[in-house]
Amino acid sequence: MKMLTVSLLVCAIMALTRAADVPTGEPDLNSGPEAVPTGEPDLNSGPVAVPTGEPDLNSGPEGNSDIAEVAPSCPGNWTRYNDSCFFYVPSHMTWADAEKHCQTLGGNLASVHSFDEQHAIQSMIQRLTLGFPETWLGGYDATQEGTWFWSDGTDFSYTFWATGEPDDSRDADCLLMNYGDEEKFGDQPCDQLKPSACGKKL
Ligand SMILES: [Ca+2]
Ligand SMILES: [Ca+2]
Repeated sequence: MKMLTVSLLVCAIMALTRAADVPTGEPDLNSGPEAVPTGEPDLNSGPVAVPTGEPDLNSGPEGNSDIAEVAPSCPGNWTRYNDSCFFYVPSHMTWADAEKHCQTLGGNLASVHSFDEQHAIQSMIQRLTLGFPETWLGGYDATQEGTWFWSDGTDFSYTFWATGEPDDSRDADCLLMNYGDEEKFGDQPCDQLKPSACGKKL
């Protein structure tokens, strides 16, 4: 009986073990991986959805074209840089007359806040004159020697002074660009007659 009991026990254990194995956790595992591949198609369907989103984006710009028409732009003959417009005035005037003239055009003498902006104005002048004539900008230190302001009230933080400038030579209180061999900034007496560059915001 003992043997039979043991045999039965062994059989029972084996059966249980098989049953445990068979629950074919493997098939479940496989079904898992199967689910993953099906997840990929979902991922693909995602990208598919994105392309369909592009047409929407394209339709957006079409809609924006209406906004673009409304958006402000520089007047003809003015040169745009970012949100500023610049205009070269070849007539030779004092700094004060040049500033007043710019005001009649709805702006001020130009202010400069970066090298790129300086370069944009310089390139405009070069395009129109085929050279680098000294040109009034809106910088001045007439109210207090050595304290520079832009006539349009913006912050005077960027400077592009030529070597040795500003030197206040002969009470130089106004700012010229394209000054000297370096074609940078220099201070000069405000009553000198020079071309000028006007600027205004969009
Ligand atoms: Ca000065
Ligand atoms: Ca000077």
